[in-house]
Amino acid sequence: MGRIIMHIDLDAFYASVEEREHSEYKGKPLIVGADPQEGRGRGVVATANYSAREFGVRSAMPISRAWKLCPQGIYVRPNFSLYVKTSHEIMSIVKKYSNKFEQISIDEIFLDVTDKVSDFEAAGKLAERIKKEILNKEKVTCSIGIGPNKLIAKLASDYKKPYGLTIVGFDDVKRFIDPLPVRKLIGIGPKTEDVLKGMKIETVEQLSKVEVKSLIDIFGVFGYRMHEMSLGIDESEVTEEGEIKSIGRETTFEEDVGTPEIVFAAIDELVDGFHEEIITSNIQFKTVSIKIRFENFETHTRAKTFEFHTSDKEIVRDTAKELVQSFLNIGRRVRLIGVRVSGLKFGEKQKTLREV
Ligand code: DCP
Ligand code: MG
Repeated sequence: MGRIIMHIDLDAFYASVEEREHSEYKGKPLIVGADPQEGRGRGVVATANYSAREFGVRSAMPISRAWKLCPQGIYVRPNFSLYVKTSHEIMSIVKKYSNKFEQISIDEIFLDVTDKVSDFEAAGKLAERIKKEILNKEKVTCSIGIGPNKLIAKLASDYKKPYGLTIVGFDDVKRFIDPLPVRKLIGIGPKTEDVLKGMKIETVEQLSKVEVKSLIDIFGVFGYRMHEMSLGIDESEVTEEGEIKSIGRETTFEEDVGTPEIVFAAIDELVDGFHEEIITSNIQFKTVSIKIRFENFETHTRAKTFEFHTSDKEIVRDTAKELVQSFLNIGRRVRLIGVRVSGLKFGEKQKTLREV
């Protein structure tokens, strides 16, 4: 007997929460991210609502570029604690519908509803109910995909957004997946996409016709996974266990940095960015690690493990600075800095994390 998997993804999540809190933003292009400073701002877009996306604004784009594309937009700084709180509330609504769930980021969750519904049609009805309940209670919309496995469910939730519902039954998998661009498959980023383009492979159907052996020759074990995905195969279970091993952030400076104070300030900002999630999600860590990349792309990591678990913010900050210190005395410019905690212990509450 096959499975019925649901993937729920909130629409323009940070922006939707801001719209809910500020009715005056409704209907206008809204960009959540760094301060644009009339186009001189550094930093990036976290997300944009669908109206701003019509101007070409996208997540991770430099905020200065967003400003050029959409100077009339409303620009707001992110309010992480509000998003984490909203996410927790929404996720606890969703988790009522199946005890087999797997939350994969602040705004995405899988539910295995195989034992809860009789068929895909009934799963669709359940999805409509979940969409409405989230909208009524939390005033934000989500899109839902339903499929026989996690891969198809995730692709389906992305298929029609916002407030979409896409159901892909066992017999529809090939028809659904074949025309999609290979880039949609998990793990295929811009580099792999380029290599495949060089091989004249742009759609999933084209990928599915390549011999698995040639994919393995080029991409190693991931080649085998690519082959499976191209056929819509994904046996992985919906399970929370062992999912998240570390939490952290990293940032690439717009211009390489030679002053330790700027690197330290960046560490403070990175830690602020994820520590809130550690507290709200009741997580403790044992290890703090840093990653540093110099202007010539040489990259180093250093870690320190404690005897005890903690969730203390000062410990993350101080340890990260201590670990970075020895790299800053040698007068080289820094391109990227990252901070991460691992050796995690989860408390009673569920996790709401986003790995960036
Ligand atoms: N996010 C971020 N930086 C990114 C991508 C995302 O800070 N590069 C944050 C902001 C998003 C949230 O994570 O609101 C969820 O990410 P999604 O990729 O699901 O994007 P959205 O929910 O904003 O939009 P969509 O409607 O496409 O899901
Ligand atoms: Mg989303």
